[in-house]
Amino acid sequence: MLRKLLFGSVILTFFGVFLFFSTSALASTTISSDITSDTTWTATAGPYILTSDITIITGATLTIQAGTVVKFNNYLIDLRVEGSVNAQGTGAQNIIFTEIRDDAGGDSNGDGSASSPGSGNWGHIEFAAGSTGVMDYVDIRYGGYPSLGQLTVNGGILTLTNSIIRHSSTHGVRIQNSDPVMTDNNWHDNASAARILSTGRQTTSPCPKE
Ligand SMILES: [Ca+2]
Repeated sequence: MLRKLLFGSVILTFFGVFLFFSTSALASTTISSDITSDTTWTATAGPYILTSDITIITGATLTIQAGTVVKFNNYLIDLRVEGSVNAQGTGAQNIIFTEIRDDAGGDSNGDGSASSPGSGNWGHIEFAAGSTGVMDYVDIRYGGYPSLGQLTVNGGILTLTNSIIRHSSTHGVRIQNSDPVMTDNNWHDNASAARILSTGRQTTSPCPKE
């Protein structure tokens, strides 16, 4: 009897663990339309898969919780910020922006490890005039097509800290008509400059030493 009970417990535990990992792997949220009101993305509902260009409209704030993974479905897709982004990760739980073949947060393209991510496989995140953003402990990687920077600050007000900008097919960050605060970031494997200053910037100190 005892043996049967033990056997039963083992089987139940096995299926419990199997179910947990199955549902974990399958969880994701598809984003295919603009963000028009205040919205929160959570780590548990992610990865968030962007399947078309997405704009956060003026007046709307997108809050992204620590540990959330955001994936762009193909090389043409951009995230445009006209409203606000509040993305505050932690040292242990970065917020990741990456491409669909990156299995961070789960095998979103359903091929196991048959493919691996590469630079230029999504577009860019752009902070347009009138936008605001706080990005702390974010990891932005594998974007850049066909822009001048996988993160573009074009008239927006951005604070970018404690973050990693890497594997862009172009520049890591492009700054235009803007004066973002950027401190304690890590830049590597970007095909062009870590940061490029285009014309029209508003002050003479947009590029602090890091
Ligand atoms: Ca995969």
